Amino acid sequence: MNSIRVEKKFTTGQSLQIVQGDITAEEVDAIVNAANKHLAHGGGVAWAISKKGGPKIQEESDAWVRKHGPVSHAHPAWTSGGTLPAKYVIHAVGPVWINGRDDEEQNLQDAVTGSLQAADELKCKTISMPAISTGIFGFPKDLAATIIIKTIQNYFEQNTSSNLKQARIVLFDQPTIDVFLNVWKTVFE
Ligand code: AR6
Repeated sequence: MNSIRVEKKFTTGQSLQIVQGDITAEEVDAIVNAANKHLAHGGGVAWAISKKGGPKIQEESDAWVRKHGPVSHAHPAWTSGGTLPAKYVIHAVGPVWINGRDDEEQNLQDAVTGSLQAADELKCKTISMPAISTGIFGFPKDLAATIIIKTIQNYFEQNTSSNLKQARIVLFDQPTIDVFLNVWKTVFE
């Protein structure tokens, strides 16, 4: 079962949580997928989402790419949630970590902001997001934790009347949870 580890309530009524568990079980309006630009959901959390949500997710993803081309960092794709509890899957494309050779930090920030904007446009009140880029894409976990937490905080501070009221960062493995909770302390405590 997914459990809340920490929560920050902003004065605007919006809230941010770190949750331990499986994002495919999240009963929220939208979950974020850590996708690649071709939306080929073959591994990691993408595979788990696609498998649990049924074939509709890959079919709708393929249709999106046929219509719009490869997905950019700042403008995620979205599909239905298929048979998942979540209504939508927002397919965010994080950066592949290549050791500072590209604009990876900005690209991760863009992927997070783009996901929150897409959720808002879809009139979602609740969103759950994994640790984008920190698995197969190799982004350092502590740097990703700082960017993901601060980007969500900034989004709420800059969009105080957003449709979106709650963001949950859902983390699967213990090393990632430990890193995010440490970064959380430096940001909020
Ligand atoms: N719930 C929550 N988090 C999960 C789950 C789950 N069920 N399963 C894994 N994670 P990754 P990336 C965590 O590799 O680095 C795919 O092939 C995992 O422990 O899924 O952005 C895509 O199609 C890690 O902390 O995403 C892309 O090609 C985090 O999710 C590529 O991988 C992200 O790991 C994207 O790589």
